[in-house]
Parts: sequence; C-alpha cells; structure tokens
Amino acid sequence: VEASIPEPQREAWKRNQITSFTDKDGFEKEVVRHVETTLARSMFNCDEIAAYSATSLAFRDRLITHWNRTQQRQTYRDTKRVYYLSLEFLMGRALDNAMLNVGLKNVAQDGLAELGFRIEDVVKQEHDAALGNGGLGRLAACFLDSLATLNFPAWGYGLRYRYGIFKQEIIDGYQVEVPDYWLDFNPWEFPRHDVTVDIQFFGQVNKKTVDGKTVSVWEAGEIVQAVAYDVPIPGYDTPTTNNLRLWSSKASGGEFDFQKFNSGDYESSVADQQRAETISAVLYPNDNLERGKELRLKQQYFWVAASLYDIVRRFKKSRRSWNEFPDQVAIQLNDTHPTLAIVELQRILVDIEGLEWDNAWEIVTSTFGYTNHTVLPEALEKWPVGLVQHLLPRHLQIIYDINLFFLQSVEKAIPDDRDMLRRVSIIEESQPKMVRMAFLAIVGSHKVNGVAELHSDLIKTTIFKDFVEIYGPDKFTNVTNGITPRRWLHQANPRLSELIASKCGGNDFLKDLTLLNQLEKHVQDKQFRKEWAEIKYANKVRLAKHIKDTTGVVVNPASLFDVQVKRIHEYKRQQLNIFGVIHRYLSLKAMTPDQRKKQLPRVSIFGGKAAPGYWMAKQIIHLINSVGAVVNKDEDIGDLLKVIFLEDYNVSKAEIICPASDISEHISTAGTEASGTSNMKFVLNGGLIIGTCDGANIEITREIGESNIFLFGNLSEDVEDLRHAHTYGSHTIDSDLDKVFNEIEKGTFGTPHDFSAMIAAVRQHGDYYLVSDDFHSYIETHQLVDEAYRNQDEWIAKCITSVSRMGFFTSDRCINEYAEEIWNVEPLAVDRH
Ligand code: GL7
Repeated sequence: VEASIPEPQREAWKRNQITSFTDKDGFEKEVVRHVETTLARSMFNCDEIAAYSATSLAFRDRLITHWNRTQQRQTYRDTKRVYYLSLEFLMGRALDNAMLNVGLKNVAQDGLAELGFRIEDVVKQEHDAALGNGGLGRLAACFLDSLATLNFPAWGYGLRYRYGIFKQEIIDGYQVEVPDYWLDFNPWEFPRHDVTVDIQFFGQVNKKTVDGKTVSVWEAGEIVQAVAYDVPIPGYDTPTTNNLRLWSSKASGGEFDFQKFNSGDYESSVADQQRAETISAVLYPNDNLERGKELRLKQQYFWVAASLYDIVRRFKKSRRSWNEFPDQVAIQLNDTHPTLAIVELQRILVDIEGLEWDNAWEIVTSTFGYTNHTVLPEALEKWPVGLVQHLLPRHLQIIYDINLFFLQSVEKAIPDDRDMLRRVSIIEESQPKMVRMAFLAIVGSHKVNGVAELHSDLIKTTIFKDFVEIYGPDKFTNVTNGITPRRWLHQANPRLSELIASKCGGNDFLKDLTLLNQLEKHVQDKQFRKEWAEIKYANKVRLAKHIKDTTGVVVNPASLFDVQVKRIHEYKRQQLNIFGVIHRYLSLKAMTPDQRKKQLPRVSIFGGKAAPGYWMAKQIIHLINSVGAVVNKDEDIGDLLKVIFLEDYNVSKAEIICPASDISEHISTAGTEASGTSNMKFVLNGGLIIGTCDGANIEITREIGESNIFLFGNLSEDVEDLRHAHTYGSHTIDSDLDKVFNEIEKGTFGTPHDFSAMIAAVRQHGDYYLVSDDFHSYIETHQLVDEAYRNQDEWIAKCITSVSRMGFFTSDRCINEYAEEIWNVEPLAVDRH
C-alpha cells in the first residue's frame, strides 16, 4: 500500500501523524478545542449537551484514527473478512462504551470534573441509537462488540433509519407512539458522500446477445442512490476499531432530476427526491411479525444491493479469481431479511461478471450462512410473487431458476415424492403465489443455525424438517446466543464489575468470561457477600429513584424487585405475569392485618413496547397500568405490592434495570422464545430468574444448576397436545385464574370491557399460549421465590454461584463458534503500539 507513495511525501505524512490523547491534560485540551472551534461555544455557554458533544468528538477523533489503521491493516493483510448483514442494530449509547473500551473513562471523568462537569450527567445527554426492535437487533450490536474485541476483520451492514424504534409514552394507561428523530447531532457517524451506489428498481428484463452468448439485461426502471455512513466500533482493550456501514437513500441526482427541472417539472422532481428518501426513513416497529409491506421489500433490496456492491468492489481490488471469493468473504444473514443478497450475488456473477450458473452458484452457497431467530409462523417472511416480479423482475427469474435446479436435485435424491416437492418449493403454490424466504435462505447457504439448543432442535424437527432429510443434518447447527459483558456488566454495573475483578485477578474476566468461575470459592466469604448485597441494594435505590422520577410512585428498595422487561407479545406472556400479580393482590386483600405483616414486600416492574398495530399487546399494557393505578394507592397494601410500568424501555434503561433486579421473568410458552438474551443479562448482574423450559433458559439452568433457577410450566414437547385438547376436548380454566378473571370482570381495574378480549383468548379461544395450563405452577413457583428470598444469606449465595457459572454466555464465545464452524475466519494479530 505504502509503496505507491513517494518517499518524501510519505515522510511528511508520517511526521505529522496524529497522536491521540492519553491523559487528563490531553483530553481537556481536545474538549476545549472542540467546544471553541467545532461547536463555536466557550466556557461561558458550555452546558451539559455541549460538554457531551465535545467529549464525544474528542473520543471520536481517537476512534477514527484507530479505525483508519485497522482498515489499512485489514486491507494490507487481505485475509478473509466477515460481513454481518442485519436490518437492525440496537446500539444504545456510544460514549460510555467508547470510553470504557479504550480504557480512558477515568481520564475523561477527571478531565470533565476539572472543567466543571459530572461524567454521569454528561453521558446521559446522548440519545440512544435505537435502530432495532428487541433481541435480534441487540444481538447484532453485541456481536459487533465481540468481533472488534476479538480482532476479527469484520464489518456490519445496515440501514441508516432517520427514525429508529418509536418512543413510547404512556398516557392514561395507554401506549402512545412518538417518532424517534435521533439524528439531530450524531458525532458517531461519518458521512461518506464519496461512497455511493446506484440501486435499480422496477423496469424489465431483455435477452441480448453479447459475444455470441445470450445474456439477461435488466433495463429501465428507476434509480435510487445509496450513501454510506460509517460508525466506528471500538473493541475492548485492543486498537482494533471495526466498521458499521449504514446506507441512507437519496434520489439519484444528475440527468434525471435535471431534465425534469428544465422542463419546469420542479414539484415532481422534489416528490421524486422525497420518495427516494422514504426508503431509509423508518424502522418497521414489529418484533417477531412480518407484515409484507412493499416499502419493506424495497428497504431490503436497497440495503442488500448496496452492501454487495461494496463487498464485491473490495474483493475485486485484490484481483483474485472469482473462485477465491468464498475464501475472502463470509456473509452472515441475520434472519431472512437479507436473503435477497443470495439472489443479488448470483445476478452479479452470472449477468454482470459472466460466470456460468453452476460455478456462480457454488460461490454463492459457499459464501452465505443463515441464522434463524424464530419458529413463530407469523414471523416467517413470504413475499407475493407478483410484488417481487414488479419490483425486481430479474431477481424473480433467478429465484425461479434456483428453485428449478433445487427441486430437480430433490427429485433425484428422493424420487417420486410429489408432496415433498410441494412442501419444500421456494415458491408456495398459494393464491397469490409466495416466495418463501427462509427456504431460499437455506438453499442458498452452506450453514443454517438456530440461536439456542432447543430452538436449533425445533427447527430441525418442525419448520425445516424436510431440508434435514434433503441435505443431511450437518448443514444445520446451533450457536447459542450470548451478550457482551463489557456493556452488560462493566458499563451497566461498574461497582459489581469492580468487586468481581477484585476476586478474579483483575479485569481479564471481561475478555475471558469463564474466569468468573473464580468467584465460586468466595461464596462463603461473609464480607464478600455483604459487599455484593450492598451493591445490589444501591442499584435498587438507583432504579427506585428512576421510578419515582418517571412515574411518581415511591417504591421501597428493600422489597423484592420482580422485573419483566422485553417487547410486549402474547407469546412472552406478560398477561400471565399481570394475572399472577392480581392473584397476589387478591390474596393480600383477603388476609388479616396480622397475616399481612408476615408477607414479603414486592415491586412488580414491567416495561416494553407493543408494535403499534398489535392491539392485544396494547391491551396488556393497559391492564398492567390499570392494575398499578388501583394497587399502588391501596392503603391496605402499602409497600406489600407495587405495580410499575416503565415507559419507553430501551437499551440505556436496560442498563439501569438489569443490575437492580432480584428476580426477572422469562416466561414464554415453551417452544416459542428462540433464545432470549435478557435472561443472560439479568443473571450476569446477580439476579435470579423465574422461567419456563424455553430458549436459553434451558442452557442457563444446565450451567448454573437447577437449584439456582425457578423453573415452572409445561414442556415444549407437550404444547401441541395441550393445544389440541383445548380445541377438541373440554377446556377447564384453572380455578385461581378464574377468580382473577371474575375480579377483572367486576370492574375492580376499570371498565371490564377493555379486557374482555384478553380473557376470552383464554376462556373461549383455545388459550393458544397455555396461560391457564401454566397458571398454577407459576403461582406456586412465585411462592417458592418469596420463601427463598427470606433467607437473604442463601439468596446471595445463589446469585454469586450463578454469576460464577455464566462464562458460557458471552457473545465472544458465540463469535468464536461462528468463526470456526460457519465463517472459517481468523482474527488479525494487532500491534498494540
Ligand atoms: C428473536 C427471538 O425472539 C429471541 O428469542 C432471540 O433471543 C433473538 C436473537 O436471536 O431473536 N427472534 C426474532 O425474530 N426477534 C427476536 O428478538 C425479533
């Protein structure tokens, strides 16, 4: 790389190389410089926002220097790279994470203090980057942190939504959605106006003869421009700084607009501009649900085509032969959202680069891996053939060809099974015909993985069963999800992190989480337990303050904090939780004052967003708030029970909530939650969990031991029979649950009619989520929780033991598994100086 630059020039550049600050004085200089020159302010009008901005700019300068060196190193070494394609990256705030990852938070803290600011207040000024819905998007963010920390040459590719997930307000007990315009001031992105790609839509396909060969040419239609925005991703305790490239849509300038403008059609050229910009305007706010909207398909192709163009452009610089493509490039599909990338790469190789179909297809399938994140039928993507034909005519032809060759191979391997062909066809012969994206993703990838053991088993025995028969079991694998301990322990719970470090030989556990096992020998240490308990209490005080500030309700931090925060969904069963809370309330009301005195005080804390169009989920939010309104002001009850709904749950709120929980709820109907990742965050922060045998709960139990978790409810293998029995047998409702329903119907929690559909779902409509079947076991298990919590000494011992055994759930372990089993890539050694 360097050789192309003449010696004297090279010297001049090297002489003037930027040196990043390393101490307080250097940091302060940078902050003052940014306040005065970049922000055009001074010490007389530097408020907390300006202090945040200048601090971020100081760290950004640092990151981008490392970013440049990392990219140069990766280009120079030219080893295989990983590309993680995800429509969602739920990043949260960047500043605190950047300071900790580069190891200069103390420097910044001291520097800011000298300049008159408290670092906690400065950090809070940042708006969350909320480009995701829930677990799937946060997983992508944890993966980026691990990829950088482990020094993998890896890029994320996503969309730069102008509006992230909406902000949730609770008004009169109902969810109201407010747009999240987060880009006002975002120091963490670098616009690359020179990195643009023209993306084509619509038009038609014509056959032409070029050099005696017939080729398909995709012509006419409309062009939208993709502009790159780069976000630096710093690894922890390493100079590696990777890249997250987000695409923004823009009308392609030039002739098209110009012509319209000249012909006096100014308004229509403005309309074109706006139409183009809507592609990356907004994140679809659905979690585990696909609504099949045309604009969503446009987003998918826009992002996938821009990313592939970029990847191919980078590959071509090395002038290798196409057959080496899979040795240089691994692309991971985060769910089926980027599946069109398979078709697009085949199109590039065959139509543009002139490769033979079979050769191209071999390259394509060796390049891609596909991660499935759900078995819920309503979340499996299907697109009407007509829509694909209209928007992407050439891609539909290629999909048909892929399907033809695939079905021929199935016919050959498993002859005379017409029904098999119908079942596995990428094209569903329905009215209208549909493209089954998951099947296309399987056929176009060399590995398919689920996200926890149970889930990976379920996909092999249910939705993808036929494909296991066709390809054999080796194509399917499991990579159990993980979380980054940097954000979810070190950043969110600094005191606990420090206490752990004092027992685990320093901060190395943050890079090798299995070192947590050293805690176990200290479980009996009284002083250690005491400090542990004090930290938990302080974290609860912090959350109690947040509750007071945001809801006005005063909660006692000595109560048991029982938390369920996640997207609101019937399968996650917040309704089971709130019915259980009502049951507790009724039991307390039925007691004498003397009996009440013996009860353990509890705070039931809920949080989470409902998709704007998910009516039932919104009713659940309303019921939680209505119960809170009654219970929280009931003087018979006082501190014994409080019910809190925290508005606008997001990453930065999770960082306050996770460290403050005593018990958290992961209570999905068995077989529905693919993994869950907040279960891992809560345990890692010294909380216990109540949960069903679902997703990663099962593996958490295996690691930490059955005596350290409160499991309840039916097993996934029994769900089908139970559902069948509800529909075709007689369905009797649990008697305690019936009492809860009767109380709601009496109007105790407001207009009964508001909640009639929730009750009917259980009583009359087959109780698909098994709320009644699991209710008794749920209530009993909560009693066990109460009893266990009374023995604080043992409780703390359980918490410490659990944390010590959580090493498996770091996203570093996940990334190493992906690297080894799916991507076949290795980290790049770095020079620390
Ligand atoms: C999800 C699963 O529901 C969740 O259990 C899992 O932890 C997460 C990451 O693998 O993926 N699947 C899905 O479609 N969404 C999820 O959060 C939206």
